[in-house]
Amino acid sequence: MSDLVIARAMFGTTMAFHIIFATLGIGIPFMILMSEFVFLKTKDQDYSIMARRWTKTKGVLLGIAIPSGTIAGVSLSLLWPGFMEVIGRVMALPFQIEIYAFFIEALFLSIYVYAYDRISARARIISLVLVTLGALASAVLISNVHAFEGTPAGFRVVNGHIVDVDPWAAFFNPGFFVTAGHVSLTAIMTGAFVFGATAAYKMLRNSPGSRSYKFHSKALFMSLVTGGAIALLSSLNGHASAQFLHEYQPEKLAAAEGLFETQSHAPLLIGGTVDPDTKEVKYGVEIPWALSFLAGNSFDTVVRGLNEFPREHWPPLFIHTMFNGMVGVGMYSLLIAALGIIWIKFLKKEVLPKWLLWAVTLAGPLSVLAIEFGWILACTGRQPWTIYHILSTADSVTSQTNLGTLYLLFVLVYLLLGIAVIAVLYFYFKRHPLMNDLSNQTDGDDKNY
Ligand code: HEB
Repeated sequence: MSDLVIARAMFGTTMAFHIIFATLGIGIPFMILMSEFVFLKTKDQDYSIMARRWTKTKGVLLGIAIPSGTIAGVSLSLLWPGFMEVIGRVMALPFQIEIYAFFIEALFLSIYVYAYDRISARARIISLVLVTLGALASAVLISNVHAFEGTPAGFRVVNGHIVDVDPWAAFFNPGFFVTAGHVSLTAIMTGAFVFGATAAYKMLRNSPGSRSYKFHSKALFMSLVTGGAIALLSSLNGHASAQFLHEYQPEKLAAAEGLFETQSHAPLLIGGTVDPDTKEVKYGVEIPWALSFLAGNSFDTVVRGLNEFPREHWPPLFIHTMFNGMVGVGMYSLLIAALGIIWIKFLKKEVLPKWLLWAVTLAGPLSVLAIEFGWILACTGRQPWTIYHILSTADSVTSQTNLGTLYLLFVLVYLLLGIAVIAVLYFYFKRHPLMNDLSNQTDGDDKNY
C-alpha cells in the first residue's frame, strides 16, 4: 500500500470513529432536553428519570468524544501538513471559535449535572439548550472546514501563493448553510432514533403492561415524533444538498448517480453497481427524469455526466452505494416513525407489535450507519482533492513514510476505546437498573440520582 493510501485510511478511520461520538454528542442532549421539556409540561416523573439516565450516557460519550476529537485534530496536522497550511492561513476561524463552543457545552453540562436538584426546571432546560447549542456549534464549525474544502472561498492563488485572504468570506463559503443544516439535522435525527431504539429494545425485553414497558413506551413515542419530524426536515435539506452538488461539485453528483452522459431528463439510479471501465450500470433500477428534477426542480435541468471530466478527476464510483444507503435509511426512518405514531396515537394501542419494535430497534444503528455513509459520500466523493480544484490529496499528504505500524496502533486504540464505552455503559446500567429509579420515585427518595 502506498503511504498516501495508508494516510487516508488512517484519517478515515479516525474520523469514522470520532463522528459517532460527535453525532451522538448533539443528538443525545437534544433528547435529554426533550425529556426535561415534556417533564416540565406534564409533571410526569418518568420523563425526569429518562433525562437523568440518559445524562449518564452523555457523560460517557463525551469522555470518548474529547480524546477522539483531539486525535482527529492532531492527525490533521501530522498527516495533512499541505492542507493545514492553507487552512491555517485562510480558514482558521472555525477552529478558534470551536474552543468557546466546547467551553459552553462543558460548563452547562456540569451545571445541569451537579446543580440538578438546586436549580429550577426552567434553569435545567436553559442549561440543556446551551449544552445542545454548544455541541451543535462545534459540529457546525468543524463541518464548515469540510464545506470550505468543497467550495473554497475567501482567497486567491497567484503563482502558488495565497493572496487576498478574507477569513469571513472563507467562513461563509457557499457550502456553509447547506452543510451546517444537514449535519445538525441528521445528528438530532440520529440521537432520536438511538434513544427510540433503546426504548424499543427494552420493550421487547419486558412484558406489555409492566411498569418498565410503560416507561419505555413514553420514551419511544417521544423519539418517534422527534425523529420522524427531523427525518422529514433532513430529507428536504438533503434535497438542497444534492442541488448544491449539482451547482458546485457536478462530478460528485455524477459519480453518486453513475451518470456518464451529460443530459436533460436524467434518470435517478437506485441500487446496482457502476463500472468505470465499461461505463455500465449493473442491476440498478432507473427512475426516468428524476435526477434532473432532484438537481434543478425541473425535468429539463441538464445534469453533467462523468464523461465531461478527465478520468483522473473522477471520484471513486462506489459512492453511489453510500448515497443510496444514506437516502435509504432516511426513507426507512420516516416510514417507521410514521407507522409507530399511527399505531400509538391514531389506533390508540398501548402494545406495539414485535416486528414494529424490532424495526425501530434497527433504525438506531441504521441512522449511525447513514452518518458514516454520508461522510464517506461527501469526503471520498471529493477525491482526488482535499480543496476542490485547488489542492490535491497527494499534495496535502505528509512526506513521512512507514505509516503502516502506526495505522495498526490507531485501529487498536479505537477498538479498545470502543469496547470500553460499551462495557462502561453496560455495567453502569446493569448496576443501576431502571426499577431502582422507578421505586425511588414512589418512595420520594431523590438521593440516588
Ligand atoms: Fe445526507 C451528505 C443528500 C439523508 C447524513 N447528504 C450528503 C450529501 C448529499 C446528501 C447530497 C453530500 C453533500 C456534500 O458532499 O457536500 N441525505 C441526502 C438526501 C437525503 C439524505 C437527499 C434524503 C433522505 N443524510 C441523510 C440521512 C443521514 C445523512 C438520513 C443520517 C442520518 N449526509 C449525512 C452526512 C453527510 C451527508 C453526515 C456528510 C456531511 C455533508 O453534508 O456533507
